[in-house]
Amino acid sequence: MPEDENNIDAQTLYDDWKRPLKIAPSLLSADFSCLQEALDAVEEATDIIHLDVMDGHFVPNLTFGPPVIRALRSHSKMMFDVHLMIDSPERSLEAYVKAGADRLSVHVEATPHIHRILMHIRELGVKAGLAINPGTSAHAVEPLLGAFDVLLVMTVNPGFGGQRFIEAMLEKISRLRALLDSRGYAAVPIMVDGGVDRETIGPAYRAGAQEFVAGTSVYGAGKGRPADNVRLLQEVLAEAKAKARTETHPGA
Ligand code: S6P
Ligand code: MG
Repeated sequence: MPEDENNIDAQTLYDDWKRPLKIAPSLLSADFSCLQEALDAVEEATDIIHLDVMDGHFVPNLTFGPPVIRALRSHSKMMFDVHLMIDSPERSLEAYVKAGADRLSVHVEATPHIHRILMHIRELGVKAGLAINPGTSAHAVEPLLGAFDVLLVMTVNPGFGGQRFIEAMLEKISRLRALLDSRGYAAVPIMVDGGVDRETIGPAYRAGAQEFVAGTSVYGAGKGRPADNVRLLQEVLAEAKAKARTETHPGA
């Protein structure tokens, strides 16, 4: 993966202390027969869990909905970051909030009324996320600036865990980071989702992302304890941040 293409400058990265870096394990890659244990397995290492809701229409896969999220809610204090990969999300926003979502991300491709939906999510008292697929241009985000609390940039085509990170998304991440920063939304994090592992997390950070969804690289079979896997990703991020600091303040 290219190290120096599509990067935002080191000063911007190092000054980024106001935007904490976060690993959000995705339950999609956990053992669905014991989801509570999967939550427990990462809670010592992170305070955010990513829940992928798929409807078999917007994406060719089906996962879980409000009843499962409600059942898990009482077992965890982590932030429930719910990624809705569903058509007509406006029909069920309230149900996800009542089930315990702390943040709801909806796809711009899933509705002709994305602005109204983002406003509605905030009215329901939770954070609103705007999600964009790999095939969606960065231009789609501009009219929605100010209407979302996180920008979820898909780095795979949504539907399945375990896919390869699409490197061409790095340029889009950089452009979106620059757009947010230049228009007064520096505090809005970019979250990347899909194919995030020890190889890809550094380039995604250098491109301008702050939050990193990780399914297979955290819960993948035979890859060690999930909490340790989260810590490994955190270490890679810390190294990338230290490198940015060195570039900005040589000899510091
Ligand atoms: C990808 C899926 C993503 C998930 C996924 C990431 O199709 O739709 O939204 O968050 O769990 O998994 P992985 O294995 O790429 O880290
Ligand atoms: Mg997701």
